Amino acid sequence: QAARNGSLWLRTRTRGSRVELAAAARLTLTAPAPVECEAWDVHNHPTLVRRIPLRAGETAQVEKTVVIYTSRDVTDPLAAANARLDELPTPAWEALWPAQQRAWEANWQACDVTIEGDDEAQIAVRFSLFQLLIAAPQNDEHVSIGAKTLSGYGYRGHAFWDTEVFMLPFFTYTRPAIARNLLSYRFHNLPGARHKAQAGGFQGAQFPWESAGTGEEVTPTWVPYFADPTKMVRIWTGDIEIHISAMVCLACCQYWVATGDDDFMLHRGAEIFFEVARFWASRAEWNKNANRYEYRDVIGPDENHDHVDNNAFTNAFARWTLQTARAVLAWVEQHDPTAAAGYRARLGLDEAELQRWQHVADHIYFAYDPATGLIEQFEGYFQRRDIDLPAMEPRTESVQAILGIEGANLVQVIKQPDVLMLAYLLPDLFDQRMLEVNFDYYNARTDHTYGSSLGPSIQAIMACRLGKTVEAYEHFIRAARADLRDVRGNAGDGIHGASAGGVWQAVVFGFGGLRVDREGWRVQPHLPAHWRRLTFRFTWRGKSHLIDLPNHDPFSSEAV
Ligand code: IFM
Repeated sequence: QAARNGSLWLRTRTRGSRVELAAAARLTLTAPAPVECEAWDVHNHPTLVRRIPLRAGETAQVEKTVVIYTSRDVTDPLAAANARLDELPTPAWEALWPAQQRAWEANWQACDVTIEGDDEAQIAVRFSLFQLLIAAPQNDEHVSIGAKTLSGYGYRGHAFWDTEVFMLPFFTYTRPAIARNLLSYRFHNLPGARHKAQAGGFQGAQFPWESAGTGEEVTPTWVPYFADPTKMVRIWTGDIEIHISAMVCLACCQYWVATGDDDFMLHRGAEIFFEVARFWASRAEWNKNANRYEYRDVIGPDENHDHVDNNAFTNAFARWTLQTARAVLAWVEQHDPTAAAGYRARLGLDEAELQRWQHVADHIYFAYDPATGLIEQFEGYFQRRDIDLPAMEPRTESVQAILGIEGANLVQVIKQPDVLMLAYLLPDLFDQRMLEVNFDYYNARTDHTYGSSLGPSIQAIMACRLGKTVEAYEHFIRAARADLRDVRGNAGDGIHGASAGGVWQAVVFGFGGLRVDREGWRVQPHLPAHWRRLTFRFTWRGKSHLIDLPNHDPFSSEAV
């Protein structure tokens, strides 16, 4: 690192990988009086200081130009960044602005959502899309989007399932090339995921709960307790929150269905599926007394409850992955027999293993009670204490903060949708009655206000699907305000990227009612009464569609 005159360089090596990143920056100032200059070569914070004396009415112009290269692009990133900076005029604004404008016009043309009759919702949705787009890897398939995007240091830039489940659908349906980059990041990180599986005594590939440059697990094991930073808390998610591997598969599938990108599925998605199926088959434990496979000691999406057995979400997605992996292999065999033979040989996939996948899938325990229609979130959940959540109001903290980590584990209150998340992602598992009873049961037990920021958008979509538009709007606006009103007081750590993606999904899949499957797409809107019109764009199999939904009879439904 070095700072001098008007330029500043930063060279850094990312921990745990061999990628070197160099940035060259230049500050240009136009001021009516002499400018005081200082440069501080502070470790990791090279700093340029400029003091500009101004009288009332005088103007100064400040321009900062930054060029970034990594050692993945060139052998000497610092030299490349400096060379590119030197090529740019001083100031560079006029030269760079037209390209910037064109890029944003293309973005809004592909992605914009308009909401008439609700300025707050309109601003929130555009804010969310902007946040997602500025964090997205437009030209790089070796990086993902961290849970806090690039806007803060929260979670140290690590990527979670937030990317595949919450943010990726926006890209899949509006900027599919970016979605491909994000999924390719997982493909390139298969070696890290294989290593994680192996280190845990399993086969195949297990994607890390928190992922960075290499696909190795980077979840911290101990962190300071948020309520009392003098105490340390053991973080178990990296060890046992295992559903993320299935989420990567699901995202590949959604992308494939929406884009028809067979090349991706053939050469990247398929391998992800086979390796993840292998992991699920080896992680399953046979319960000989009950004649079934189980997944014990896991954390499902609801992180208020850890070390649970047979989380319904996890089990259902293990089964889905095993079944879909077989279907993908059959498709590869039909579509490109040479590629199929290559997979069989390279990965050592044989009939015995395929049969084992089928056997495991056919015998995975799924706690559904046909009499009530209820799915038990995990074994023993119904025995946990059922507390009166409304009686805890008013509150300004999560139930977990109030009861403590152990206390929250003992009660039924959940941090975010779990069974309902399953209903959202695998809707075919639920008929209307199941949807209703599970919504009513779990909705009443969810910490909507201070639980996970991932919850409200999904809750909004599920409420829309049940025709509860007023309730859906309450959840939606909570998601919309997550950062704009700093609801949890932690926006300083960075944008809640999953919530931003969830806002788009709540508008498009919830209120807009877009539903897609292999056969095609259809729209069944549920607009809030005060919305006069909703328009959104999405791309299906290479063709862009504009959906325009005027609210013809805004006062006939429930009033907000
Ligand atoms: O991935 C989420 C998780 O579902 C809830 N805790 C925060 C993580 C990062 O946003």
